[in-house]
Amino acid sequence: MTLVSILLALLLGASAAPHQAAPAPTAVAPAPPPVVRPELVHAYPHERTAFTEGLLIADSVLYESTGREGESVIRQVDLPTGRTVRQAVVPDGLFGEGIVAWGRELRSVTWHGGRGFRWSRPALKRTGEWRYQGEGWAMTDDGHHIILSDGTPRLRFLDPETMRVARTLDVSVNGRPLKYLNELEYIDGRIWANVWMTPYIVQIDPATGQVSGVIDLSALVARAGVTDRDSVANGIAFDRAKHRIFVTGKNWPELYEIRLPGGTAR
Ligand SMILES: [Ca+2]
Repeated sequence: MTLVSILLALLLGASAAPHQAAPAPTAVAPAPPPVVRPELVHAYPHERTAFTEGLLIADSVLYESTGREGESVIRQVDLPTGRTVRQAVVPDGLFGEGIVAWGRELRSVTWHGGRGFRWSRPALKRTGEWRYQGEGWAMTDDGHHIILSDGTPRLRFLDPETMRVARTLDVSVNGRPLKYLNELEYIDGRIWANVWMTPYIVQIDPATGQVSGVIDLSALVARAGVTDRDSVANGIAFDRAKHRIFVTGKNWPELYEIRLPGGTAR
């Protein structure tokens, strides 16, 4: 099998429950998205106990959220050393998921129960709470809306003022729904999402929902030495000021700055 066919088998295998019949093929099969392997620019230390659920850079400050009941925190991280500068605990023993920066706040989601929280930054004082339907997996923003994933192929675009759903986007690869969309990052007009239980990040066209490219992180997963299928690249951050892209994962010992071939983000 070629790399592309292996990838598509994985992605499409992840997109339908085993007992479901495969959707009827479309009349004209779309071309498979290109698959690229990123270059490693630099490796930084990463706290190995961190069950990473979200990563972002806001005003040149790196933030990370982590999961698991009773262990979930939102923290500011010193990039060169990987050390925690300050951290806040997700309340009530909830399972923390992703974070997004909006204005002078961070906002966070939790896996079950529909409870989201507001935090000041950089102080990380809890300032409020918000609600949403269903699960919360990760967030990012496109400058207009906050984008929320929940493990399904459907991304929600939230009005940042009200946190209500303004529109939805159904994500597909080769014309078929792609679920397990996980950590998000908006980079140069594309929504990047890692796909749970795979070493892949997909690049999504925010207008159509189609996957326009796939980033294969297999080499970084191997370097990180993680073997659990759940130890996925659940941290993706874009430093807009310096045009740098960072990835790390659940219990990875390192955080990587990467660059796509040709130096472009797309
Ligand atoms: Ca992110």
